[in-house]
Amino acid sequence: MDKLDIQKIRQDFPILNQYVNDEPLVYLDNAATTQKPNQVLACLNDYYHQDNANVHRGVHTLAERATREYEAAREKLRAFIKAKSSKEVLFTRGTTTGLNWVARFAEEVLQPGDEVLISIMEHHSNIIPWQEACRKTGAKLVYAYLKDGQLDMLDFESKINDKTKFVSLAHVSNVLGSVNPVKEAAALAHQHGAYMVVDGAQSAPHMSIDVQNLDCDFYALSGHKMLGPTGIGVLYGKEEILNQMSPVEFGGEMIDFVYEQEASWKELPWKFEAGTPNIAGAIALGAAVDYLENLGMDTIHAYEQDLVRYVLPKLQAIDGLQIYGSQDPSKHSAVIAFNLDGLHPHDVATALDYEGVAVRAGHHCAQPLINHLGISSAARASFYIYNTKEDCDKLIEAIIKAKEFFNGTLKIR
Ligand code: 7TS
Repeated sequence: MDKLDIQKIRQDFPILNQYVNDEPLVYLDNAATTQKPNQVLACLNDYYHQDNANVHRGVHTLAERATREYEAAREKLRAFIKAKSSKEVLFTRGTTTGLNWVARFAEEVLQPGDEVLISIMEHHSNIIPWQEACRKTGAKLVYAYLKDGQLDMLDFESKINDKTKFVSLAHVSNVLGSVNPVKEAAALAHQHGAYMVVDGAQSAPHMSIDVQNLDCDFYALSGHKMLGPTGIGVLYGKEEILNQMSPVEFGGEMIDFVYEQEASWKELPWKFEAGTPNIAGAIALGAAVDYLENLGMDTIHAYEQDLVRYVLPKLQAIDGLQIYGSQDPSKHSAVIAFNLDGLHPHDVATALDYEGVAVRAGHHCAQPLINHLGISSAARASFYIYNTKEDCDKLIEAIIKAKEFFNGTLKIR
């Protein structure tokens, strides 16, 4: 598909077709989680209606069917991120779990005095696991800062050195909407013998991903931010590294032989998947990938950039509205955090909800960034494939109304 047929897409998302506070819902909280199309919901339903069984253990027909579908989903995810082998695709609960697993591996690698380099724009999921790994090993957590609302690559380069053992960056910031040059960062990391970790929570849903081209060592994503169910995600890792890593969880499913005092592990990827996995979630995430690929990731990306080019200047034109991240639409993803002079973002978000517009307000799980920006919180509108220019207009209209209301120039209806 060259261009998205948004009205047709919207028909796949019945949840969008509702009124909130007597206004048609405008859902702009996609960075938190996306809505699910009928195809994904039907997949969950069909699985539980027809195929439900545990995987990798039964020989009966349902168990074989469930196993086949679960492994077929892994293959879809492999193709989606262009990994070399499906052994490199580990099912997790989401990005947070993936990053925790990598940080657990880091605990085995890091020595006192080593460094882990991240950026100030990271989500807590890409900060706290590293804080813990550093605390336990005596390594140091080092931050790269910003320039013009984006990662300052000079600062980043100046902070990477032979003590750096891990570099971990968000591919796309969930607050600034900036796209980090993770391929360039991976090359620098490797020059210094460090592992490159990419937090793909906000990139996998919105652009085509090629982990081999990025040459990252790890890449984590969350299914629920890309039309899939909650509780399922993927951690990609290069096969040779995953082979060196110890499993993080132990129990059924991940073992080969178990003796009274010791056990041996299954081969990749199952070595990492202890216990009954989220079978339905994985299969439904496969259906989400089918849905996205049918639209085309490049087409999705182009469409979202079109929305940004449309809405960003309109937001910039609102007197007293401050936008975080780059002010240049070509450098801004469809995640736009903002504040209105003198108003608390929670009040702004509540006023927008009154108009049917759903945005998030708060620290967006990025408190170090929020502190660095010198604010206590922000409102955030984040867009996806089913959002329209009319949604953008409604957002602008609702912000102006909120401003007038709180400034006392507009009376309650
Ligand atoms: N990394 C980034 C960049 C994120 O935006 C998020 C979630 C995560 C990691 C964690 O993902 P999870 O699926 O494991 O929770 N971000 C948001 C958000 O911006 N609003 O709610 C969740």
